[in-house]
Amino acid sequence: MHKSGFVNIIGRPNVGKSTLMNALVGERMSIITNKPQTTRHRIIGIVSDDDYQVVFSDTPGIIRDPAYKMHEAMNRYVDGTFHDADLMLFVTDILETYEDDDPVFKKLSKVNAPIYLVLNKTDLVDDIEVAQKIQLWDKRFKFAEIFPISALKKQNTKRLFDNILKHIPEGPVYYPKDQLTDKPERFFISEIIREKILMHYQQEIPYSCEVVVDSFKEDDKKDLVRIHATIFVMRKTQKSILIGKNGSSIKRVGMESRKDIEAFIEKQVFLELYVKVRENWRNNERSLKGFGY
Ligand SMILES: Nc1nc2c(ncn2[C@@H]2O[C@H](COP(=O)(O)OP(=O)(O)OP(=O)(O)O)[C@@H](O)[C@H]2O)c(=O)[nH]1
Ligand SMILES: [Mg+2]
Repeated sequence: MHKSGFVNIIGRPNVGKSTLMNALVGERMSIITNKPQTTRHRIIGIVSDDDYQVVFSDTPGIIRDPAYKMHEAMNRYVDGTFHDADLMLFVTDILETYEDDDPVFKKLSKVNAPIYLVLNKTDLVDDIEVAQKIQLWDKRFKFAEIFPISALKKQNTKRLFDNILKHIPEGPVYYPKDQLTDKPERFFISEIIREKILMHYQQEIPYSCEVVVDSFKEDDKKDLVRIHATIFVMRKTQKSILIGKNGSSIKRVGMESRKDIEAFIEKQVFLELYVKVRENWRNNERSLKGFGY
């Protein structure tokens, strides 16, 4: 018998969804930073063996008050996961508070698949607090299971994975067994660059940036890959902040990105970054479409 299923990971920004997906898949698929709204797309991570295939989906954090069309697009990715799940992982972190009438519970109650509560970041509190939180959540919604975990420390994630395997249905092979994801290499390269931007700039800057890989050329003779990428910002002032004095800030982004891209594609990389202004792209339907939203 072959088992397979779509396991969709949702929750608010910054609770550790991407950390969890990477831990479950055992690969660095999704970028992780300490800033909310790091993930902007639905990213799948596939785990296969001879007799099973689990297709995990990492999603953007649910945004309660969308301020831009980009936020609406991000929420739409989440909404999509309510309909195609064989299993849902609703992730919250141990410090997060919810109102009992949060709109997400209404949506969850309509889901036709088992929903697990994943109570993440248990490493931050003691066992008593974990037990209290479990009680509180148990009263709030009828979850099929509650899993206290630490995605960061990989505590209890193996138990969660084994439980998922037990509960996914009999099903077909959805993707070739050696496939890890559905997005092209270029997407992951742009994500690596975006991760460095999120890490090194403050306030609005990271949220005003979108990264597009313009070209990816293999130089067979030199065993080298030449990559050109453009970072789009919304205003001219942001462009100069991004570049920094004498280009020092963008250089750092470039250097750190290159290292990670080299590890990712296992080749030597020559990376060139451009910065361009695309006025107000976050609210522009056409720009968003062009950026893949
Ligand atoms: N202490 C602790 N921190 C964690 C744990 N899991 C994730 N984090 C941290 O929480 C922050 C957010 O993690 P992400 O995995 O990016 O969270 P996310 O839910 O994907 O966030 P968005 O993509 O913005 O929605 C990062 O700084 C992680 O290192 C955990 O189990 N314990
Ligand atoms: Mg994320």
